[in-house]
Amino acid sequence: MKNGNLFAALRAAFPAQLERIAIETADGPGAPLYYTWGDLERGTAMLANLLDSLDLPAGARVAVQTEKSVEALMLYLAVLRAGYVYLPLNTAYQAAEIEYFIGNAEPSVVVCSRRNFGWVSQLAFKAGTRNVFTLDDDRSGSLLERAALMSDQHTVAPRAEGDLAAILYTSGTTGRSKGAMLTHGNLLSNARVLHDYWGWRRDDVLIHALPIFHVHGLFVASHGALLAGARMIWLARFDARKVIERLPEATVFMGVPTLYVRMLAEPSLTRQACAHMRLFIAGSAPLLIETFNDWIARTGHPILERYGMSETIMLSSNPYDAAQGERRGGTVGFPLPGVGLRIRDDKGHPLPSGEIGHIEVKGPNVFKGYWRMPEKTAEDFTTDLWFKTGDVGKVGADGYVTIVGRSKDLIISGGYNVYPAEIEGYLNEMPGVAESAVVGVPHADFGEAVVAVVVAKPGATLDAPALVAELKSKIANFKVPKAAFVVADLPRNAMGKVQKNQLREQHKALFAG
Ligand code: MCA
Ligand code: AMP
Repeated sequence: MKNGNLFAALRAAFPAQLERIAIETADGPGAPLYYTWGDLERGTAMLANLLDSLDLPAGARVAVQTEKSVEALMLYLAVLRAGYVYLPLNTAYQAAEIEYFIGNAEPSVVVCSRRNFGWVSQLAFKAGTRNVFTLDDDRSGSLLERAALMSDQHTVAPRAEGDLAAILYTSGTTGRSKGAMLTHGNLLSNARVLHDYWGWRRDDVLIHALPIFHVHGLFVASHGALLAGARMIWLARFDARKVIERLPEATVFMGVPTLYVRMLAEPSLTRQACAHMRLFIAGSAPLLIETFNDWIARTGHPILERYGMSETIMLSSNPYDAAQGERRGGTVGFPLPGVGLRIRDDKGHPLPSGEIGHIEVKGPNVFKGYWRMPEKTAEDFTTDLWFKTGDVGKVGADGYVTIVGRSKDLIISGGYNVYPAEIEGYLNEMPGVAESAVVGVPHADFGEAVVAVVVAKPGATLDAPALVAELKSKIANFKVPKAAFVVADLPRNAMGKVQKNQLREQHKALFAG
């Protein structure tokens, strides 16, 4: 029987000449470093052998919070190869956040950077993890030291399509993160659809400038290049000038809207700089129509906007091929082949084309459920097993999908998700705070910015900057409010519900630029 392991499919797409360059680093220690396809083959084999030597239970989770490096990508591939479950963690997460993920996922292996080893290993050992390794972006750390002793031959572990490949934590409306369980089949079917839909080619060169702890950078970008046997120019950190410098050698670029906004601010972004480019792709947050239009005016390229989620990977995309239609700014294109997408009203009744309602989806890309949360999983699927995205939108008569909002209380800032309930939870626990409301307001760079509005307990005095400083010491920096206000009361409706719309309206000009 055919091995359903995603790694087997990626490995099968490596070019026959393993001595060809697969990845070239553009920044970071020692750059430029050149990794061949043979290096990826041997490196992932050694890391997979190391994992195999640990005698891990079936389905063991490997949690990873490290800086972006090619070795970190190889670790991801090795986890697939050995048949374990990969759990990537944002490098911005602090102790309280990591403690929750480790406690919830109970990983058998944790890999962290050396500077965090002290506190991370303490949390991991407390949660019963027996193996904690370090990995830094300069190819140092105990993980590579141990892997260096392993054989570079490894047989890919047999896995079925429905076996778990990764868990991606995505925040919940109640403030607690849920682990979306993605299978080998989810990831591979989506990668194959995107490969065909976006016309990936072996002679493509992808500029990879996104973090590798979320769907966009880890799956959509990396799988795209790997499955095409295409070369990557690898940036550990996004830098608009550096990306523009490399465009003449590249053919594909992927980014969240903030990356495009920042590149547009550079005079070096010209039609000539983009002449060799085949495709610019955007997603993870709404791309403003102004950005779409400005990009065409400056470069001649219409950005291809697509839409997805951690739970579903990619759902819809504007066409690549002009024969299928134009790339229409302000829309997220058509449902991908094999993906069902429908619009329902509040009661679950179907809506005709053009009417706005809840977006529900179905397909081989849709996840298996939330890790150890069967009730939450059941709540998010309809009785006929369509997944409720929490996004609100419409499908036009011509089939284009437009997202107009979200029914979930979510802020997307620079492509990162922030759940107001989580931040409100931290604020409400602070001494002197009676209640709080966290909202997203327009931000010229990040799309949306987090703003907190806080009410003091009777007799207490609150200092807004001090509240922000306190949050900064506790939670990932991108979640920290860019502004905070202390007020006498929160606006409420007749039912007593906080009117967040009013707060958004009141503060909408703060960062609009
Ligand atoms: C950094 N800062 C931010 C953000 N990033 N604030 C709000 N939102 C952000 N996204 C703040 C930091 O807290 C810090 O503030 C200051 O900016 C500088 O931090 P630094 O790390 O140097 O920032 P940067 O390197 O300029 O990062 C900006 C960035 C980054 C490149 C836009 O946020 C980024 O890579 N975003 C991409 C996220 C992504 O890949 N999302 C895909 C999710 P201070 O100095 O005050 O501490 S996957 C997904 O959503 C779905 C499935 C999909 O459809 O793809
Ligand atoms: P995540 O939790 O990181 O998986 O974020 C998924 C959410 O990002 C989706 O439910 C949408 O709300 C949003 N999203 C992703 N792509 C787009 C897009 N192109 N336009 C608007 N929103 C998007």
